[in-house]
Amino acid sequence: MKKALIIVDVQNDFLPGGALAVTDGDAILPLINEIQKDFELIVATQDYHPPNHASFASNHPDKKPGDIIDLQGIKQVLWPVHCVQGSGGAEFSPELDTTNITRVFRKGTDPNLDSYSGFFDNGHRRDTGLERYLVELEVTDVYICGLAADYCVKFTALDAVKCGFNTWLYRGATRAVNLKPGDFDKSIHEMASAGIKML
Ligand code: VGL
Ligand code: ZN
Repeated sequence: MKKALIIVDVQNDFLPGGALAVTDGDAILPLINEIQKDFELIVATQDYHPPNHASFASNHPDKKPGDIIDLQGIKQVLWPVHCVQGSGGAEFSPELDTTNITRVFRKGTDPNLDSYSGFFDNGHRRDTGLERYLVELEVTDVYICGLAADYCVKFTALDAVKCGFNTWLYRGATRAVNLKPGDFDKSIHEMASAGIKML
């Protein structure tokens, strides 16, 4: 057994004051720093969009955040402009301990595709290299925390299971966007049904 911690998208834009702030998102920061002590291998994902990214509502005439469009045959929720490459909003929170993160996997860099999962884009067309990295290091068990529970955390965890990893979620170290009330509980249920174990 070899385990790794995956810290998902703990970036300024997903924290209070950010462009796509997750309510109470900052509450998980001390916990994530604490959890890191139990891991020898820690990686992080970073949502990292070009300014012309198709997930931004402002890049579509007459659309607003929360609207849903069809993007290359995939249902796409439209978001406010967030995590733009090189912007402060795309940076990790200054309160996150990043000293032991061995590698960062960027996603959402293709202007015409979104990528919630840290492993694959939403169309499962391209991968970020995360699976290969973990397999090469003989990781068998992955532990997931970060933002947001109903999007990037959920899809990263579901892909981890599909890749064959024993997958665990720190449910106290994640928070949801909750576009609809109840999205957090729904996501936890979906992950548990897929075999993800809750901590
Ligand atoms: C995320 C919406 C758009 C996330 C990223 O990190 O959960 N959510 N981009
Ligand atoms: Zn995004």
